[in-house]
Amino acid sequence: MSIEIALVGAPTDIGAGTRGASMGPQALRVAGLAAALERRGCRVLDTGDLAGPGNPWQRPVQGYRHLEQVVAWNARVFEAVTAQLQAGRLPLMMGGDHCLGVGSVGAVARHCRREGRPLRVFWLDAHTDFNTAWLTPSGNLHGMPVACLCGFGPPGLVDLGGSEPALQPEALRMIGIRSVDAGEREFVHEQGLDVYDMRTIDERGMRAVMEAALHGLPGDAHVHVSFDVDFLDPDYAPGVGTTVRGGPTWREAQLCMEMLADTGRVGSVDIVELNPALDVRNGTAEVAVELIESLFGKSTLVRRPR
Ligand code: HAR
Ligand code: MN
Ligand code: MN
Ligand code: MN
Repeated sequence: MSIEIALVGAPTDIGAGTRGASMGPQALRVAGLAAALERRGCRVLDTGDLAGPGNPWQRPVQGYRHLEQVVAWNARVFEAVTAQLQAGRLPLMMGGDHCLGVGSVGAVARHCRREGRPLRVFWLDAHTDFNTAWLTPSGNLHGMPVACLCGFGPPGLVDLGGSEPALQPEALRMIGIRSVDAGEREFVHEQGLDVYDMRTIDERGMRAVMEAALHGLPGDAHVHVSFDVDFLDPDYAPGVGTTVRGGPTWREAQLCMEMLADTGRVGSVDIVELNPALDVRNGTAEVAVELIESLFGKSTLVRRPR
């Protein structure tokens, strides 16, 4: 039986420093996300968009902007992703900014713990998103989801799925990194995150990087792919709030997705940070859809031996 993918829209920019990621889910629909997945042989259920508080556009309070609203949105994402996993569907969360990764990955982590399955999270991003209230230069919670998932963050986010942290740093693989704040960088080292930055990709190539990142993947692992669209070089993906030049090309990103697809273990996905207000003719949404097609097994002519 084919897999069934549940699209879960989370239209908010509550954790971002630029408005517009709230339009991400619609832009992905318009770019043909569901049809692309159906071409891959998947069944697709679009569950529509979640609802949550509006963006009050306030300054940080004790290191966080919009904490209360970020907690509310993540609680809804957590609930929706949990429901889809329990129904046996593969949740694809359409953000929204990356603060929503707390709810999405949090739900996946708890599901895996219940089923006794090891989890690997591939965080495809220009940023490590490992800030805390005392390290952040902005207070924007989209710069903090990984720290929250590892247990460093405010109540309401760190305990969304229970009292234990959702993730141990060993479960994470970060690809495409090229923007890390000074204090954040020390914390990344202290916690021992497995980071494949752009210099590593330049020097070793995407293939070797992905082989290293996938090395030792347990046969029964659940792979979660958290795809921050700013992972891509802005030449290919201008429609994000925090472009950082020097990212993976279209082709390098395709290879990354293809190698993830080859594992056969992808069990949940986020597409976040797409900002249609900054895009050109929805081109970034279209690139994101093309990459998701590869993540679900689109390949060119040849079948490669595993
Ligand atoms: N590191 C910066 C901050 O914390 C910018 C974070 C931007 N984050 C995202 N998601 N766009 O990766 O403010
Ligand atoms: Mn399951
Ligand atoms: Mn991010
Ligand atoms: Mn980012």
